[in-house]
Amino acid sequence: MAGAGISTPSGVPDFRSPGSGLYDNLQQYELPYAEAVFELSFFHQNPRPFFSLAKELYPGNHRPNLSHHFVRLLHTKRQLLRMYTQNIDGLERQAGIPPEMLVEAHGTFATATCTSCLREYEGEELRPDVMRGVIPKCPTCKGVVKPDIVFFGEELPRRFFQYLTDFPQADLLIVMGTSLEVEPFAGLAGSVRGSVPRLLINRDPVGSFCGRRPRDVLLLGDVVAGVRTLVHALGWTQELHALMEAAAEKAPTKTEE
Ligand code: CNA
Repeated sequence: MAGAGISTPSGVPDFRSPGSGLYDNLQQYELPYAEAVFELSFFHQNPRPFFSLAKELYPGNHRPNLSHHFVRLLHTKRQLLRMYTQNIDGLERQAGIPPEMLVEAHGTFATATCTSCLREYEGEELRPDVMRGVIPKCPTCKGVVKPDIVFFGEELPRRFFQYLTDFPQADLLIVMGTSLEVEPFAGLAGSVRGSVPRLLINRDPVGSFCGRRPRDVLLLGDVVAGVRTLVHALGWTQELHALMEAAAEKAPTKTEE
């Protein structure tokens, strides 16, 4: 399970880190309160703040870091059952984790839907407008086209409910870079069997890790440092670096560590 904290080392701000988090930096958008940026009623009134934020988070502006590549390595080694992410920056896909191994619980910028006639679009079709600061409009009905990001009160994607079969099967749960404050996602951490070890790699203890199950392990501090320690203990350091180098060769700029 992952959250915004795995992408801060790639330069994507999270929501809640004091000072650098997006919620502390929303003054420029003149919102009545920070969460309004992800509320449908506010979006229908004024979609501009959401699209300013979208410009920052849009896939393609950032590169995956060691944490994303680690999950890709787990998949390559057939150790990954599924990755549940709250992130909407697309860095998991960019790291080469196949979409069928992912549950993007809070949606994705990869696709978009017209809020008026419900016509569907590819996220890439919206990119030029989003990057120029223009609100994307449906060519057919002129309605505002909204990326398929889950707003407060909206239903989670159907794939999210795959957790009902995934979590009871897991024999290890790794949780990285999340405040575990957003439900129902946060509750998933409690859905593995009681005997299953859970590893939290995060700056601070969060959610159900504060009440600690006997087999919980907390690796507190920077997520990249924590993943590096784990990878070293597994003896996978060279393999991970080889994978990252191969990814960097494909990408136009160097992969961030
Ligand atoms: P959050 O509530 O902002 O929490 C982030 C957590 O990660 C906090 O506990 C931080 O202390 C921790 N953290 C941040 N950076 C690091 C680091 N370098 N090393 C270790 N720990 C770190 O974010 P959540 O994901 O928990 O909240 C859920 C929201 C955030 C979802 O709805 C997302 O869509 C949304 N979000 C996503 C992105 C993204 O896609 N990258 C960015 C910002 C917000």
